[in-house]
Amino acid sequence: MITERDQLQPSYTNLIKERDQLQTSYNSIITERDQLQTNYNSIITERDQLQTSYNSIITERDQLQTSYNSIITERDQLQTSYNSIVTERDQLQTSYTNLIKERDQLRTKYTNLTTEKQLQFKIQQTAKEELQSRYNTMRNQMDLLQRERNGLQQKLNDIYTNNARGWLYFRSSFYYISAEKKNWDDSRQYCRERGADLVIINSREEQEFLANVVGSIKGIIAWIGLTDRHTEGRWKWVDGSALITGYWGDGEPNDTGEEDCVEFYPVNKKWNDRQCSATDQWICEKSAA
Ligand SMILES: [Ca+2]
Ligand SMILES: [Ca+2]
Ligand SMILES: [Ca+2]
Repeated sequence: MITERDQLQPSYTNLIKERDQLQTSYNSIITERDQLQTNYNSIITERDQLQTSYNSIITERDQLQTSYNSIITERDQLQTSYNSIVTERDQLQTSYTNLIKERDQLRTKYTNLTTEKQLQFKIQQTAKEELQSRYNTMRNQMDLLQRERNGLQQKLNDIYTNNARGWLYFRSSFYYISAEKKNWDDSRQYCRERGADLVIINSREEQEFLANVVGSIKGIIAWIGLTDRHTEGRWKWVDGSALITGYWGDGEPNDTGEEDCVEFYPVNKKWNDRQCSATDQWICEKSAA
């Protein structure tokens, strides 16, 4: 019997060993399981956190997507607005360019009109000044003519008046030929009382005029305003001037018996010296001016 037990003892010991080993293995496995359990739990926790994180990220992504979509829409609207504004700006630019052109044309027209207007104004001004000048000249001429006419009218009136009183007009002088006879001094006195004096013959024309007039009245012998009674042979007119040209008859003046006064002789229509106390008709002269 013992034998069997002895035989069985190693087996038992082996079994015990084996059991201990199993027990150790078991314990180790338990420990490992526990660790695994712990690891598992930890992983689960981690996974849950990750899930939460994932969910949160998904939500965030969806929100971002929405935001993105909204921004895209907004961008498209802005693009449309921008295009529309660019079109509008181009139209405005065209309008502006046209307006500038129109303004420049208007400015050119205005400048041309202004120049034309100034030119017309100048022409009108010149024409006006010319007309004014011509008017003034004509006015002056008219005034002159009017004065001349008045002067002539006055002269004509004088001529009529003097003619009516027996005075003849010739070259700005009136002449009176008397019908009576007086000596030289009384003859001169007669003239002076009428604003005249005995005639002074100071041109060939005057000599010829008087020759014609005196020659037309038959038998007339008339005193003229010439004498040498102050200095013999030095002939002086009644205004004190010296005789320059005389129209003497042949052989005259001859001073036959103190002949110091001069008469107009009708036969030869020349002059003769005669005694101043003799009586003759006479010729007065006064200025018509
Ligand atoms: Ca005279
Ligand atoms: Ca004499
Ligand atoms: Ca004589």
